Amino acid sequence: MGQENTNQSRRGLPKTPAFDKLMLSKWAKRGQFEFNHAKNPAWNQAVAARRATVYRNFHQMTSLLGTDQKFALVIPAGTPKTRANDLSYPFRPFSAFSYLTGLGQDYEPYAVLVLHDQDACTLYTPSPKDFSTPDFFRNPEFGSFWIGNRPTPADFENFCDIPSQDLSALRSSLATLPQEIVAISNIDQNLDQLLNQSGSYSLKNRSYERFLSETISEARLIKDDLEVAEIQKAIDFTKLGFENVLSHLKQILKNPHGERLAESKFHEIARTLGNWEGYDSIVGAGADATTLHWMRNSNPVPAKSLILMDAGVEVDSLYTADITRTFPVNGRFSPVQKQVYQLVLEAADAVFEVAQPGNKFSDLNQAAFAVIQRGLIDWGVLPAKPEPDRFRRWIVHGVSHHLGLDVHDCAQARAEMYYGATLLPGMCFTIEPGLYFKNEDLSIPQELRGIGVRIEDNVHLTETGNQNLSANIPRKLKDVENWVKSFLNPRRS
Ligand SMILES: [Mn+2]
Repeated sequence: MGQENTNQSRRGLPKTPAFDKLMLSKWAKRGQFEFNHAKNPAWNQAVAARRATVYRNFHQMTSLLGTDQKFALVIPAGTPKTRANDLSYPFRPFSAFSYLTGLGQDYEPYAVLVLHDQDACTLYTPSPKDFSTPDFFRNPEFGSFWIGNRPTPADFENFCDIPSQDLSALRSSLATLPQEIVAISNIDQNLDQLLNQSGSYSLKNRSYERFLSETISEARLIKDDLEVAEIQKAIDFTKLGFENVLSHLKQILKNPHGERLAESKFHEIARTLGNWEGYDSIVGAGADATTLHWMRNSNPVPAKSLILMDAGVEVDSLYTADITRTFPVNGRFSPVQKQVYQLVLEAADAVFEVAQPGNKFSDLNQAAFAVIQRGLIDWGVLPAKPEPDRFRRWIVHGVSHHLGLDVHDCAQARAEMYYGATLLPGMCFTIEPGLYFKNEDLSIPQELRGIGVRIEDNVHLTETGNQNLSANIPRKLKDVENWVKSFLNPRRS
């Protein structure tokens, strides 16, 4: 932190007092830092409630292990990841940090949140180095000359309603905490070092780290209304992203890297309306759709092919959508494409039927799989009485996962709270059956080969049923055709 910059001689900056004086003089004071969004007290209150829940639930878990000790819980934002040499990837905070501070976008590398109690916490953030110190122009990581205006601890305190201090105070704070520490490690090496030097961080506490990760992941399983609204916003932007792709279909069909052009048309919307994509977009035209994680997106888009596009905008709060649509580039499904699409759609509809509070998460898979297996039997691809899992050759993934700050949200939750859990109001997850018939698959009729279809929607469970948050993005066969056609022939629509 504030690490001594060793590159200054390479950069060729003079190291004389006279040069320092030149660089540090005659600057007007900067105005107050402005966040992109207005402060939102209701949001801050909801985030404070999350912190209380996590603190309470963690201690409930440790008390089951026979300790009544109260711990300080430490959650870092993380550090920029190196791309090469002194270049980093764009910074995205560790999701648990965003969840517990309410901060999104790129706030704030090196920050650390400490929960002292269910209603007491401190946020430590690095102060930007202004022209009162040579770091101003010599330190590319924290110097304002390099990184521009960044929020001070006081700015964060005012914006998030969390008491904030300069990061330099963290070392002594950790050393003098009245409680022992449980921390999330391996996210911020600087923090790991400080913890290892602190007498309050023991081997026993390190074994509790897993429970802290689980507690946070499990709290995130249930979304409050403000979180659902963020996911809805992400989905609405995602629809616009898909439509930006559709409105460039003619160029996409002509481009030797048509899939990439589609990817970048989506990116244009993700980056201008949101923060980024929530994950790398999959754009599979024709047989590429049968490669589940096709993200190279380097191929042309053949005429009359289907494009399978799996993409989601991540909004500034970092909540993301996760939507897949499969559409015919000429606006018309061929008979065999139609047959595959229709079966996948029926499987999706069957999942919507069972996506109800009180049912099991595992019912979601079962509902889709029953439809898929029956369809494959009807087509003669499977015998009348196939071995139980034979159909999984063509759908090797599950049909649902939780969705939120991470596209695969709540991944640290215990199995019994996720795959083995009962569905509850407030859960948000995907419904995404698919069928993938590879070109090289000798076990299926020739006409099916090279067709991949997935339909993915995002659903929110209510008290009485479910709400398809992506219902506005066409998914029925005719609606998809008309949607594509309206962009191919805008005047006739
Ligand atoms: Mn998904």
